[in-house]
Amino acid sequence: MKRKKVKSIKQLGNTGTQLEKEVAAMEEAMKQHNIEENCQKLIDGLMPQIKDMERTLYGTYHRNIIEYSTSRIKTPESIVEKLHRKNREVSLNKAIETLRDLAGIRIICSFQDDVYRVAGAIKKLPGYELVKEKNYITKPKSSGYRSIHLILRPPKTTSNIKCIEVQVRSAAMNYWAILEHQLCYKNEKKGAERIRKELKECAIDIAKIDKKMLKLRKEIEKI
Ligand code: 0O2
Repeated sequence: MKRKKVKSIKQLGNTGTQLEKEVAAMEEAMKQHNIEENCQKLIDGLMPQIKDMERTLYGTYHRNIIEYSTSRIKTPESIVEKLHRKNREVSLNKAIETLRDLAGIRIICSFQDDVYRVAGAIKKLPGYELVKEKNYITKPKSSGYRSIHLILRPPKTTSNIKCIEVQVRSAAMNYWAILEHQLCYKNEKKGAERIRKELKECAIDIAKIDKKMLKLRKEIEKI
């Protein structure tokens, strides 16, 4: 999706809300400190290993364990929003110090058990240190969100960005997350409460379907 252009501090002048100014300042600071380039380097360092893993897993299981992987660099808007949400000072230094998902990779797997297979393999990647693991499958977020988040520290980094987040989820979990992200996530509109509740019910239904598909695959494998 194309990102809305952020007005610079100069363009905003005396106009613009406090939030717009914070986003513009964040964008400028990110440019000055090469944040995008440094995040991209972390992504480029890890992506080939994920591609290798994809090939190895295919060789072992004779089917696609990983459907595909994507990457993103956190936008200034998203950084400012997260710092506010966490009640932290809105500055690049604070973002670098406290947000560990400035660089992110998302891996989409076919089945639920594949998510654990891939997460397990990611944790064993040579040189990468596992800083934190969050299992939102066994403990879904209150929204209904399910995924595994792994925060990794790459080998011998001299970059100002020390960590990269890898999200691993099934295609079904991803289907829900994409639609929920569009419809409701971070949307504080009035009346959204009922919709949020229904989206959570959808997440539960989708998790049931994910389980059913896994059961079917296992039955087919026995034939
Ligand atoms: P962007 O930049 O727009 O892609 P943390 O506080 O960092 O330790 P967590 O859960 O990793 O814990 O952080 P956070 O900020 O709650 O969520 C990080 C990312 O997880 C989000 O990135 C989403 O990709 C995904 N995510 C988390 N919760 C939800 C949810 O309820 N719904 C959906 N659809 N996705 C979720 P952003 O914020 O989208 O960042």
